[in-house]
Amino acid sequence: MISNKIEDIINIQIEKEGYSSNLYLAMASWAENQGFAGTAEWLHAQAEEERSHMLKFIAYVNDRGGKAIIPDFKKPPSDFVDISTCFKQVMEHERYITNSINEIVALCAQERDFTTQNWVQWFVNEQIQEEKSVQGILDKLRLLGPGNLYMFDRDVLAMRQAEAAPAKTA
Ligand code: OFO
Repeated sequence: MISNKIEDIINIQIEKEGYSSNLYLAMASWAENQGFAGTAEWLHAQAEEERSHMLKFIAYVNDRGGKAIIPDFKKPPSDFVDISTCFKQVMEHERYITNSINEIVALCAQERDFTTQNWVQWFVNEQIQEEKSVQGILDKLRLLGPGNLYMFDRDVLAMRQAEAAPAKTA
């Protein structure tokens, strides 16, 4: 059984993961309109991942005797300045989510809820991977420069396909 404080902070995280999913979906839609098919595919996959994170938190609260609340989601932006700014925003958002996961870990320690602390460790590791993946994209953008966006877009598609490949064969 989880405490009210843990239930509340996870319900807040449910909203954040759902918003992350919608934010990346909005970016994917914008990228499609801009002709960045590879980037759009990466962002669509990311939006699905964020939805799966939200579902994990919902299931955990309900499994541990709490009540998951499905909230209203704030409307994400529908326009982004350019591809580079868009990925900088992704990184900024992921760092915000990492901090938020760390706050859950800190509250678990304070509440002596070692079960949830152990469970949420998966998200601690996931955030390392997510920030690393976005950093890889930002590095690629910097190396290719603004004149090579067609190649960048193809590379992002290849990156996504490579990341998805082990999952498909598993
Ligand atoms: Fe849910 O990991 Fe990104 O935001």
